[in-house]
Amino acid sequence: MKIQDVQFIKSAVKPDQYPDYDFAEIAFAGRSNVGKSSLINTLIQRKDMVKTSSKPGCTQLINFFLVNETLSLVDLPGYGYAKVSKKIRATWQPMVETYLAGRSNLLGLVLIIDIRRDPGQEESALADWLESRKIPYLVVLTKADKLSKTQQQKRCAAICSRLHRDKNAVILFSAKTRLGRETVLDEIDNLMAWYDQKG
Ligand SMILES: Nc1nc2c(ncn2[C@@H]2O[C@H](COP(=O)(O)OP(=O)(O)O)[C@@H](O)[C@H]2O)c(=O)[nH]1
Ligand SMILES: [Mg+2]
Repeated sequence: MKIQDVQFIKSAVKPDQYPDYDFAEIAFAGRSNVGKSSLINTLIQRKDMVKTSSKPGCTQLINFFLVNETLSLVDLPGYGYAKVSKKIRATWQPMVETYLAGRSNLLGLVLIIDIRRDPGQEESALADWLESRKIPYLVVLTKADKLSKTQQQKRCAAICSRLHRDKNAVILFSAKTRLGRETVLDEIDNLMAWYDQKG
């Protein structure tokens, strides 16, 4: 996919605030500070369309972007940051679950994991939940530039085995070097083709 045009549509908390369109939609989820905003910015080639922050845990809104007037991208709030208040933490799960369970144009999800971390309970639970609902998802390992090639392969194998996923089914990514950008866009194209076929 060639990204020609990107518009920020809106931020939402509740379903009645979601944009009322049925463009194919891809949501991005991951732990706070994992590099989710940087990944989306890299995909759409905008420096700061999606706010990136070195202060994790502040985004608690669902942000909608429209690409080429045909594909909707959704930045979900990050989870699992220990320093946010209990109240903020307690709102994350219902907000995201409500979105994932109820969004009829949701095509798939990009699950983002820091290549240096082992997937935790949140990632496994989200992966299981997506599988039970037959929602396709890509696994993207970010910040690959922080490791050598050998370390990348080792970490990739460890993460895949934890998630019971094939090694070819995860994508190494770096917002710094743009490693993996084309692969993620190709996978999104594949999901869109599958969606169109499904009707
Ligand atoms: N080296 C490196 N740093 C990254 C990468 N992606 C994100 N970061 C840094 O990680 C921090 C959090 O990134 P951000 O995109 O705001 O994460 P989010 O909280 O998941 O949206 C920022 O300081 C980014 O510059 C990457 O691929 N490589
Ligand atoms: Mg962010």
